[in-house]
Amino acid sequence: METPSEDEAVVPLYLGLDLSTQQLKAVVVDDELKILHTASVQFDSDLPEFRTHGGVVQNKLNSLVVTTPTLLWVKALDMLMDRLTVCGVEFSKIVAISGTAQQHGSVFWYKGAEETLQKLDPSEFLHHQLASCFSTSNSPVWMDSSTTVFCRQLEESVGGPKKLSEITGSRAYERFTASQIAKVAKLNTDAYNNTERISLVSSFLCSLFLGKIAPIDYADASGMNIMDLQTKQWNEKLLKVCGGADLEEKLGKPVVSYTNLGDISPYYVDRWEFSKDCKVIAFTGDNPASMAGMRLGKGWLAISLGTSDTLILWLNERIVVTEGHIFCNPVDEDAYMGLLCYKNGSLTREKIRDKCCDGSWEIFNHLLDSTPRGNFGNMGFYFATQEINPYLQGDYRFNKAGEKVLKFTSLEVEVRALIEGQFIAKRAHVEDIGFDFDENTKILATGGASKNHAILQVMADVFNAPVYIQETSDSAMLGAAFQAKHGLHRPTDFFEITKCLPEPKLVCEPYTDSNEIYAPMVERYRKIAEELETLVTPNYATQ
Ligand code: ADP
Ligand code: XUL
Repeated sequence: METPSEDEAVVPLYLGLDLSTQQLKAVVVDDELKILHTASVQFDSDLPEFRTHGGVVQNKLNSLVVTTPTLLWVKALDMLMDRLTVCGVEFSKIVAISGTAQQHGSVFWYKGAEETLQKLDPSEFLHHQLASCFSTSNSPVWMDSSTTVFCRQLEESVGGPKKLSEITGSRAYERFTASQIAKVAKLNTDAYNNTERISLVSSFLCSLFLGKIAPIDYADASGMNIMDLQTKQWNEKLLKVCGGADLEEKLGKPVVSYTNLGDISPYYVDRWEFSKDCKVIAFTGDNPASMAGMRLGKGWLAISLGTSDTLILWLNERIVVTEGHIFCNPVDEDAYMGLLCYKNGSLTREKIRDKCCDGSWEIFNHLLDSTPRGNFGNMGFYFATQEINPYLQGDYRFNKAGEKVLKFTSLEVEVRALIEGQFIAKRAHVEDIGFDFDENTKILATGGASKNHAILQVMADVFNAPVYIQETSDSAMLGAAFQAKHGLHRPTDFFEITKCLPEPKLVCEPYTDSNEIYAPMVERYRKIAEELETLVTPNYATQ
């Protein structure tokens, strides 16, 4: 390998990876965090031999069981490295690597796997060498919802859902890793007993670069229902319920999200000409990495209006929530982040657009703009599919007097009721999760519907805060690249590291009377949701 000249040595590059549900992507950025190269591998089309659909396999006998063959991810990395080479990436200039992956999914390493990782042969593909390294050949992923019985056991073991949330940041969810591990331990006991270590998808991918089993980071560990958010240690009672005495060892000790884990595996030095000094920074989950990629700091709230709607927010303090999730903050170990997921996002907006506006966003926006803020006192809540919070399905309309009505008097009232209702509910939940609104609050809008100015104006008004957008997409993958630089340069603060990037663009400001109009509507929503929810019994299995 040639030694770089002095000039070349001062141009460091950073590599960020993202192992999402459907693809494995990579980005190479320079020291100014400018994107130089990207490459990706699509699971369904590039690796058809694994027969995935949307990157996953749904069990034919039990549709609640959703997995991905673990070896597919390994083979995807072999292909991705080839594609990065074809792009002309100069691996020798990469000084640090970090990554991100879909949250909650788990990898069960077979006994002896770590030794194999430590002795990888650079002349061979990874997938040839790791073929027998997994004690379950299929990894449960976040779309799996087959573990309800184990969720209830977890909650009961500590005194109920609220108590579990107090300890781990969330009540028990089927996709969270603790109940998934409990299922393997109870129903696939031989495989569990033959398991040397358990990784999350993020720490699994990290392990492939580190050449040994990488620790799980605090932010992704918060999506497991087993780590105590206060002490940042695995909770003993929960360890016992999920796996027993040896689970602590199988999980290893979790670490701060931007920990520098040391040198890259010699496999990459010999096979791909990486520098032997290239450092591997802990990998994390995609939602925490998105927070880093959006550079979401104190006072910021990110609202993603995609297929489903997701809210990510910075929290200084940790509070107990029964809906939504509190995670450790990926860029500041003393802070937290909040995550709220909604199933009724763009598809529900499209449904009303199709019913009221002939499928046209232009007509939709015209109707939205032609009704006043507050919608003459009418309110509506639309849940085309079973919502997580509130736990409701169906359409609910209320007139100014608070009476339930079947129909509104005009299409424009219906359209405004939909958009206002969606943001009013979100504001109530954001307040419940402990976000402090004040004159410094700013909203970052992302996702497909963030190009719709009329919708963003309602967002600004309901939250009584200015709304910003930013050019970049792929925030999780970029967040990983930023963390690579951050982890390498600690103790320099994350925001100092990323200040070279352009600021988000202001697109809407709230009208001055907004809070007067919407604060009472948020209170009305709380009462309505409480009354409606008492009429239904939750079946958490579908979440
Ligand atoms: P995903 O969450 O699957 O990544 P996107 O963030 O790309 O999805 O968002 C896709 C959605 O954006 C579509 O379902 C569509 O309804 C919505 N969308 C696209 N353009 C507009 C628009 N002008 N106004 C409102 N919604 C829009
Ligand atoms: C979050 C969640 C998903 C996955 C996949 O709780 O389940 O966002 O991280 O992207």
